[in-house]
This record gives sequence, structure tokens and C-alpha cells, in this order.
Amino acid sequence: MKKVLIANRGEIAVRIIRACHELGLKTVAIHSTADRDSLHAKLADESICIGPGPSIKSYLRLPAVMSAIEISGADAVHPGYGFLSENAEFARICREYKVTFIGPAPEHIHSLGNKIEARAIALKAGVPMLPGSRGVIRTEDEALQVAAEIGYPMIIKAAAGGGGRGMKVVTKREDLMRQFQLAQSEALAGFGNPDCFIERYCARPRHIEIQLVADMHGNYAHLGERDCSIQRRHQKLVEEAPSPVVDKALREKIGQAAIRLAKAVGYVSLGTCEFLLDEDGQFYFMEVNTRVQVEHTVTEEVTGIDLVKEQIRIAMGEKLSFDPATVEIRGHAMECRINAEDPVSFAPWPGRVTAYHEPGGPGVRVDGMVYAGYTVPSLYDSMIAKLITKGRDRDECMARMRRALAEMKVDGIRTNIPFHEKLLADERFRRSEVHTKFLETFSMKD
Ligand code: MV4
Repeated sequence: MKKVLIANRGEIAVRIIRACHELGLKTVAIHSTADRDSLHAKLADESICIGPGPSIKSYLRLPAVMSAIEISGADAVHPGYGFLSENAEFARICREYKVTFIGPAPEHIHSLGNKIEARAIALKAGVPMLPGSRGVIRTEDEALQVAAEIGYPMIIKAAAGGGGRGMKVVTKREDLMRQFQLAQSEALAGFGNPDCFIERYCARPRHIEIQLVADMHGNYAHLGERDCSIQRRHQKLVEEAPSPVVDKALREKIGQAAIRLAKAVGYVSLGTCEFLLDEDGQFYFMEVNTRVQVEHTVTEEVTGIDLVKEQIRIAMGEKLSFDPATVEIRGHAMECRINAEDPVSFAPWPGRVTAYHEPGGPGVRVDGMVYAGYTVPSLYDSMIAKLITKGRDRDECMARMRRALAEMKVDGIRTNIPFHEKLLADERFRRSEVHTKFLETFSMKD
């Protein structure tokens, strides 16, 4: 592997370019016409315009990306997150053209990307799961039968869904059929696949996810958990590692469950196994993400392992760079996603950044993409930077985050920095008495 094409934009493209350069690899950026002035296009050794602004005509257009790979002579491609990162067809075409896809095998992207298949795999691997349907629910009778087994409330999910889209909570029998039909039609419209399944509903869970790493030589490791309970409309806003409510014993239990799942399919590359953790400390399998995640940074900070370099080396056929038995979680890390949006209404707020200053000093990292004079385009997601702090413990980490948020300056547009400042001052957040519905009870207005 000599030259890597980064099939993405924004901060993750910059993050991947940095990892490649540290490994002595040449980089090729692709960008849309709306991203001509973007940092990733400037930092890469070469950059190629692949189409107009809308991502459907550029970053999501497989033939355009494949052409850029061919023209540039790249021998590998990193998909980042979002866009084509969990498109099994992309990974399959790369294999066909002998381009190294820096990610898992297409078969694993495909099977784990289907929540019903992933559930079946997890069940076989002995991973704890909420009671629910065994496969696709097709008829009213099947839905009623599952309801009789698991009771209410229950949740209907799309097999092809992700990030919580298209989920329906059902609290009583009278609502079941209407909600089920709604779920099916939304799944078909949103994902091109109407298949749905049913699970017992867990009311106030925490979102805990395990970072998995596996090489081609049969070595598997988990790098502990991230707590991603602070979300709004399935958009994570703050993530941290370790979880304030997971002790060493529970970490090992969840971590080993995730490893069993990975081993059951012979998974290779980075991966994330998502769990719900209920108020009794029981954990339940949710889904597997077969890509590098936005919040991988907090795991890097507490383990000292560069996950993106690890992912690239694994794709080159190298063994894990560390001994899984010696992985240690040291200190505490937190990530605040800085979005170009109104801090109160959460409405996107693209525009020209007139002045920009990143915080620094001990324990502060910024994974960004913005510079003074840059215009945040309106066509893509609103995240412009990730502010990551690390401390010996959670208190020091939070003190650094508050200090860093106060230092950060983004003029010309609105950002959610005031939201993060308010959150970090909230007593319930500081005590980590949070769950995935927490932000519904948290307002900028009081
Ligand atoms: C659930 C649930 C409660 N019970 N499943 C949302 C994202 C997807 N990974 C799974 N999700 C949920 N599944 C059962 N059986 C609640 C959620 C959920 C959620 C999970 C994690 C983080 C934020 C969330 C917000 C709303 C609902």
C-alpha cells in the first residue's frame, strides 16, 4: 500500500490524511465543487473534484469515487464514516478492482448491517439480548404472538435502519397494527427494505458501545467502552470514555461479549458493538457499526492507541500493534461535537467563519476542519470540529472541557458551544445521572 484515497470530507478526512502521512503513505482527497476550499483537499498530496455539491452527486456516487481511484492510481481507499462507509457494494467493487478497502469484508458489512441478521449472530455467540422476535415480523398474527410473549411496552425497528431511524414504541395492543404498518412503510421508503422486528422496550437506557479491533491473523481486542448517552434525535453530542457507570468487571463482561460476536463471524478491522445498559446494570446487544466512528477519539485518548493507523495497518495485513492483554484504560476523555447550528433551536447555521481560534494546552485535542475565512457549506452535516479533553479523572477532564470551550472562538456563524457550556455546568450531567432521554429534560431556555 502506497497511496490512499480518502472517500470522505470534513474532519474525518483530515484525521485519516494525518494517519496516512504518519505511516508514510501518499494521500488523495476527493471533493465536491462545494468543498474546493476545504481543509482535507488542501492537506492531501493530491485532490480530485468528483462532482457537484449535493453528496448524492459526489461523495455518494460510486462510479465517481471509483474513477478517482483509477485516475489517481491509489491502491487503497478509506471510507471514513457516513457516505459510502457501510455500503457493502463499495467494498465488493474495491475487492474486484484489487483496491484495498480500509474496513471490514463486504460480507460483514452486509450481514452486520442488517439488524435482524446481526441479532441472530449475536444470539448464536451468546451475547445478552432483549427478548423479541426471532426474525422478520410479516403478519399481524406474528406481531401479536411476540407481544403475548414479551408484553408491552415494546419497540418495532427496521432491519435496515440505523441510528434509531424508523423506530416505533408500542405501549398497548390497540396501537400495535397501526405502528407496525407505519414502521414497515417508513422502512421501505427510508431504506428500501420493509423488514421489521420487535424487541422489549427499555425506557431509560444508557448507550454503551465497545470498540473492537481485529486483525487478519485471528487476534481480537476490545478497547473498553464509550458512553454516548447524551444524544438529541439520535445525534450524539457528547461522548466519553470510560463510562462513569461501568466498572472493570462489567467492562470485561461487555467487552468479551463483543469479542465473541466478532469471532463468530471472523470479523477483521475496527468495529463497534452497541449495547443498551439498563438501570439495573444489565446490558443488551443493539447493533454493530462496521466503520470508524466519530467518537473513536475518546478511546484513543484513554488507551493511547491510534485507531485510524491501526485500521490502516490491519488492512495492509499487519498484526495488531499492541498486546490485547496489556490494554489499559488510563484517565478519562470526553468529546464535545461542535456544530454550526443555533445553540437553542439546533437549526443549522452555515456561513463564513470570520475568526477562528482553537483551544490548546494540557489535555486538549481538536479534530477540526475550519480556518478563518472558511465558509461552512450548507449541504453537509453541521459538525465542524470535535473538541476532546483528557484528564486523570472525570473531574479534571470536565474542568479542561469547560476551560477549552471558553477559549474556543468561532466568529461569523452560530455554534452549539453555549449548549455544551450549559451542559457541562449541569449537576445531573456532572454526576452522570443521564440516559438517552436526558436531553428531552434539558433546556437551553432556563
Ligand atoms: C432501543 C431503545 C429501547 N429499547 N431498543 C436508538 C438507536 C439504536 N441503536 C437503538 N436505539 C434504541 N433502541 C430497545 N429495545 C432505545 C433506543 C434509543 C436510544 C438508544 C441509544 C441512544 C439514544 C436513544 C434515543 C432514543 C431511543
